[in-house]
Amino acid sequence: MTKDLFAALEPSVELAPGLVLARGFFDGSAQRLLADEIAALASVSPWYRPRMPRSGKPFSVEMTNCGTLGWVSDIGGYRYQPLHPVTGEPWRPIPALALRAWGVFSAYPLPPQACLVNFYGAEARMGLHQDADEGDFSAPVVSISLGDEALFRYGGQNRSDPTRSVRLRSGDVIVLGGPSRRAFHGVDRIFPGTSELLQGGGRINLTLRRVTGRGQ
Ligand SMILES: O=C(O)CCC(=O)C(=O)O
Ligand SMILES: [Mn+2]
Repeated sequence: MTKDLFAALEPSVELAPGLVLARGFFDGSAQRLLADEIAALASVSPWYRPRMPRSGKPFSVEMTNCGTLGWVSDIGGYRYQPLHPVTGEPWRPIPALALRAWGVFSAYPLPPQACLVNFYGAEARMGLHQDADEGDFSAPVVSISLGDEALFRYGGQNRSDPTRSVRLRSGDVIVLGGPSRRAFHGVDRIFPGTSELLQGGGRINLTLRRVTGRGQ
C-alpha cells in the first residue's frame, strides 16, 4: 500500500507561504480505505449538525470527529472536547492513513490530537474563517479531501485580505502552516457528481490539528 500511495504523489505546490497543496497524495485505493474507515467511525460517532455560537443557526455541513479531542460548536461557543456531543462517548482513534499525511506534512514532533471530519452534501459550504481555537500555532493544520470536488478559497491573516480559489479533488491534501497557519479559508461550494468515491455523493474533509502546546 505504501508504494501505491506514493506512486500517486505529484510534487507539492506552495499556493502561498506555508500553504501547501499536495495533489493526489492519496491514490484511489487509499481514498477507498479512508472513506471506508470514515463510514465505520461514523457508525459509532454519528454525524451531527453543529450550530453557530449565539445565533444557534445550523451549519450546512455535518460533522463528527476522531482523536482524543473533537472540535464542536453550539450555542455556547466553539471548543474542543473529549466526548461526542450527542452520544457522550469518546471519539474513535484517528485512522492510520490520515496519520500518515500528518507524518509527511506536519514537520511536528507530536501526533495530532484532533481530527474534525466534515461532510458536505450538494448544497453545503463553509464560510471564510480562521482555525484559531488551538493552543499551539507552531503545528500546522493538515486537511484531506475525499469525494466530490470543492472550491476552496484562501486569503491572508485578515478577513479583508484578497483571496484566491483552488479546486480541491478527492485525495488532495492541503497544509496550512507557518505564515499561513491562521490564513482565512473556506469552501464556497462543492461540485456534485464529480466523484464516485462516496455512496450517495458529497464530500468529506478531514482536518488534523494539534490542540495543546508541546509542554501541555
Ligand atoms: O472542507 C475544507 O476543505 C475545509 C474545512 C475547514 O476549513 C475546517 O473544518 O475548519
Ligand atoms: Mn478551517
